[in-house]
Amino acid sequence: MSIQIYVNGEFFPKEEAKVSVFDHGFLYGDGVFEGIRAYDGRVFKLNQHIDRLYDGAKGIMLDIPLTKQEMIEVVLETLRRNELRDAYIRLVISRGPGDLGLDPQKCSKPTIICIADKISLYPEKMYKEGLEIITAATRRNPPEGVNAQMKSLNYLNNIMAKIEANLAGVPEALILNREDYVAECTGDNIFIVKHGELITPPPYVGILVGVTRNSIINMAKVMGIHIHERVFTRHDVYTADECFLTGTAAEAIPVVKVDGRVIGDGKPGPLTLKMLSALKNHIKNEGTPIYPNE
Ligand code: PXG
Repeated sequence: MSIQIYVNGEFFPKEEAKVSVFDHGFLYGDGVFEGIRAYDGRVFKLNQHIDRLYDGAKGIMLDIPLTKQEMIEVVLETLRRNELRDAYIRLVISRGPGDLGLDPQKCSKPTIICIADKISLYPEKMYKEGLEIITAATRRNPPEGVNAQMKSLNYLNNIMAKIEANLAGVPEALILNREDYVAECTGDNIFIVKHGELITPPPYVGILVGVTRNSIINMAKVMGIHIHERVFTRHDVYTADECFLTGTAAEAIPVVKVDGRVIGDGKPGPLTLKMLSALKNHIKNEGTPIYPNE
């Protein structure tokens, strides 16, 4: 059976799920989205994802015509329709159809889409051995333009960096901001370890404040590990003892080489492995049940 996709209150088989070519999400990248995961019948940090979606919509003055609770139901119902327990969920809210001018006032009804499907991870080998990444020449959009805290439908900044990674033959690219401070990767936040302490860039550097990042910070606090949200440079990454990335798609993955510099001893470090396994445990014990009575 074809997967069932939610479009504006109805479910359609994948082949029939369509939006207008006049949709401003398509014409202008005018909208917001979320990438969410379900593990073993439960949706991980669903409320945090929904909050971020509504905050982004507020930032671009897009009134979502559903309450947060109704949106949560859309996600859960999409998973149920597709009989999924482990899934990747994509919520997309666009400005909706309008005319060929960019004025959002001409768009009367936002488009709401929810897709739930299986996901393909990085190969297991990369989680065990760690990633090699490069620094992109493309800089992060400055927060005074389109703030990176909004998960907007315009990801060209990240895609430009991803193209650089592709050209270099590596899976990810590190993105700096205009002041040369490390921001994040194309779809992941970054952590480094120095002298047993965790360091991750603060939101004002220009990052998407990741749900996975927040989980790592909170777990570190509970585990008594020192965690700092502070700016650092590429040099600090080169000379870090350990490095890892976090994101809904990637979960948490070690980095062992940056711009040809070996990080630490070139193997995933002890604190990285500790945080990866803590995240796995946390995932098992957290989440909104998809199916009642579970
Ligand atoms: N930074 C950026 C720019 C992101 O897009 C993250 C950090 C991590 O945030 P979360 O909340 O997921 O821990 C993201 C999220 C993809 C894909 O297809 C990317 C993301 C989410 C879903 C899918 O590569 N990025």
